[in-house]
Amino acid sequence: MNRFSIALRDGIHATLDATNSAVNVRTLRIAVTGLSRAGKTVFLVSMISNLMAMGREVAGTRRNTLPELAKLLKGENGEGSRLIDVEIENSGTQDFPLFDYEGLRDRLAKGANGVWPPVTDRPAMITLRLTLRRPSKLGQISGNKILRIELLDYPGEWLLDLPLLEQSYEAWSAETLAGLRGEIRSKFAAEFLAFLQTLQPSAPASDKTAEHGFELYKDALLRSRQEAGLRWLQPGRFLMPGPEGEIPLMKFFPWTGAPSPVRGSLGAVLRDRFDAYKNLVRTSFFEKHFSRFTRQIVLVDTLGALFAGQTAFEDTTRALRSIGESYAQQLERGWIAGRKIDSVAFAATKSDHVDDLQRENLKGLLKCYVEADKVPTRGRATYHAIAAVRCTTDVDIVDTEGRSHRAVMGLPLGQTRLRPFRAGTVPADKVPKSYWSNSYFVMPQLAPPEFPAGDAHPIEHLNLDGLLAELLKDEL
Ligand SMILES: Nc1nc2c(ncn2[C@@H]2O[C@H](COP(=O)(O)OP(=O)(O)OP(=O)(O)O)[C@@H](O)[C@H]2O)c(=O)[nH]1
Ligand SMILES: [Mg+2]
Repeated sequence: MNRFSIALRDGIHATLDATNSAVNVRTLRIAVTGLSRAGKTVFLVSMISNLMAMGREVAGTRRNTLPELAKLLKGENGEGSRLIDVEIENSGTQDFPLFDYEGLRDRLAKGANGVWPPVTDRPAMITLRLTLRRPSKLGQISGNKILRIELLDYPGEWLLDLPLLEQSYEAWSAETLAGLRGEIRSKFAAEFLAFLQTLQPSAPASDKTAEHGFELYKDALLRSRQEAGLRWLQPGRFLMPGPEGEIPLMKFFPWTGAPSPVRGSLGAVLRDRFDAYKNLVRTSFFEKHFSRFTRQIVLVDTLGALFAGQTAFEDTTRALRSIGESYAQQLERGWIAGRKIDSVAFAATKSDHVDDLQRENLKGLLKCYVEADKVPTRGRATYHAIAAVRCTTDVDIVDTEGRSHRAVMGLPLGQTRLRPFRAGTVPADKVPKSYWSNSYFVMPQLAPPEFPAGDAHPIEHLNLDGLLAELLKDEL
């Protein structure tokens, strides 16, 4: 071969390599959404751990940590796996904190002393890289496929700022104050509402007054969450300010007492701060991240809401509905126009708190509320009941009269002895009125199960594989 033909061959190979990598690398951006405490961070740790474990060969075989997904990855003739490797992508020039997968996993892994992830106080990202052998003969020509999965973790509270983006200060104040004067919230907001009565419509701008009102309003939000389990709590950063802390533009509160405020008045400052807040959350969070997603996992602590009583349950479904509505609106005409969410997986989390007979009901309950509330979805919606980290086993317990009951056995956090729990029947459909007159089950926080630290280890879960199979099946 002469020099010219060698150069030509190398050139052709280089072109083919570039074409292959363009053709073979596919990026999926998955939004794992959910209100605070829904289970997003735990879900991400378990998803990454189980995928990594599935991608490793131990003694010549692959661990079947995610059976439903493994079925989709079977080689031709049902033999072997097309999954060659799963790794965390080098963070390169990522201008954003890296999700601390290894740290969170190793802290969770300490068995009875395992520590759940702390409340998320800032967004962080991680990208998984799955190397797959293509299923068809095409694979032999075009090579392996790389599936990049970009994942974002963030404070759940921040999601509640999405419906706020479309509102004016006046409209938001009127709606929020009507809620605060209602039966449930008024007992938490009494001091704040009394403070509003002391304000004059022409009150001059004052940092001190704005700060005082902000503190009182924030306190009402915090108490509504702690004492009544309410979830419709805006603005989201009042409960979780993020790395910058409580910056001055956050120091506002709802007020309808100065409908046409003049420049330099308190009313004008509150309105300007509200607008600046919206701008901040839009540009630094929603535009930056949410505009990029094409698939969505919506995690809902359905059991937590159910066991917190009727008010908390209804407040949670309201929050879900509003977030869904504004997400759809933004998709249609806002800053994420042009993006297409092609599939959404709704999942009721922490399903290991109830026994196997109730889990199907739990899925039905979630589906019923998402559909009945007409939470708008884009693309294909699927429903699941999952436990990203399974902390219980299903058992039969016999009562004093010799009757057998299905229950779960788990270790309450901080205790040393396993205990059985029975949450009763989970409604499979719309919750009947009679359900709310029962005494509520107190959902314990359970200790995570024991598993070794390190990334080649599976974490026991319930139905994480079913959810991932539905979400990823067309990409595998
Ligand atoms: N038993 C059980 N508990 C779970 C599971 N997933 C989450 N939890 C519990 O729920 C808590 C909250 O989970 P996180 O993943 O931190 O929730 P989050 O959605 O990230 O919450 P924020 O960071 O506040 O937005 C954990 O500390 C656990 O106690 C699960 O699969 N099983
Ligand atoms: Mg979190």
